[in-house]
Amino acid sequence: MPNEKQLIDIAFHRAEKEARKESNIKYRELTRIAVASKEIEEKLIKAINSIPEIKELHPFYKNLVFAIIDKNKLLKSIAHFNVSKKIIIKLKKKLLIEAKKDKETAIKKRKEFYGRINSIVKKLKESIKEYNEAQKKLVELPNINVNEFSIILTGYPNTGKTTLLKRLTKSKAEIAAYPFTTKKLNIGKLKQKYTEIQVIDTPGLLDRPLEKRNNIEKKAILALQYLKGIIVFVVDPLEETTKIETQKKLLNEIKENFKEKSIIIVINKADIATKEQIDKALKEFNNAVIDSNTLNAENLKKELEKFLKK
Ligand SMILES: Nc1nc2c(ncn2[C@@H]2O[C@H](COP(=O)(O)OP(=O)(O)O)[C@@H](O)[C@H]2O)c(=O)[nH]1
Ligand SMILES: [Mg+2]
Repeated sequence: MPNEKQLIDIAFHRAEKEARKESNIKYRELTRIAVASKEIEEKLIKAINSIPEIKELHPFYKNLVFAIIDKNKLLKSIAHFNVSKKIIIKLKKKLLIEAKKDKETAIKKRKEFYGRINSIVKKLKESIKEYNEAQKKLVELPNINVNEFSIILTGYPNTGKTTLLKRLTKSKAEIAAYPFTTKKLNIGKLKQKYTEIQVIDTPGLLDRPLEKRNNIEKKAILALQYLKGIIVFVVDPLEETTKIETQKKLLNEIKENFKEKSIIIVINKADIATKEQIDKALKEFNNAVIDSNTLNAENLKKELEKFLKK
């Protein structure tokens, strides 16, 4: 949406262009009032109408949108647009009637109208800014097919999530990083026979305890609940950066937050882990699948297939 100065410029410019086509002075002024008003009304209506569209989004996107934009501020801006639009229309109707009297009155009323809309639109400055910032964030939303199955990768940093994403989506790797608040979602596509599964890597979101996350991140995490799919929790048995017990705590927390989702646990880096390390990890995470660079996600894929057949 144009800012307040541009909005006035556009409206007056357009009004002038249309008015020039009119030779009668009175009608010229009437045209100025009608056209300038229409230009502003249309821009405001467009912004007002964009909000129901947000409300109709899939719950995943809706929750994501309201995680990254301030809902109350946006709604306040929209309410401001609405009130301004109503005032402008009312004023336009009143002045158009009055301006019909004669040439002199028409000039006077048109000047009055321009002055009034100028001050009304100027006051929209903050609301327009708020609205445009929200729009910018909407454009940056990740491109996830909510109707398809998603594999959401979780686990502490350095456990091998990004590597696993590449391993899983090897053939048709189309990894795109999406800007998302300060975080990114890495999304890879895994082509199946009839469908396309998306693998979502969530650095900074599902790789550390909840208490370490801010409100935006918490809401973003909860949005992931609305995706159709499964959670894969990746474990580093080497305990290079995080102890097994700590990794287990994170898993428990993820279970708490995603009660509706099935979780597959992957003990990764089996190619370089010792037997003791694997055993320790297996003891803590029973039912886990073992995987590594050399195994190429074979075991995980088998588990996924079992799940998809259900
Ligand atoms: N040997 C071995 N190294 C791995 C494996 N998976 C990941 N790594 C390494 O572990 C490190 C962290 O991996 P990365 O995928 O970035 O972890 P993320 O932080 O969970 O995304 C990198 O140096 C990877 O090369 C594996 O299966 N075997
Ligand atoms: Mg990573």
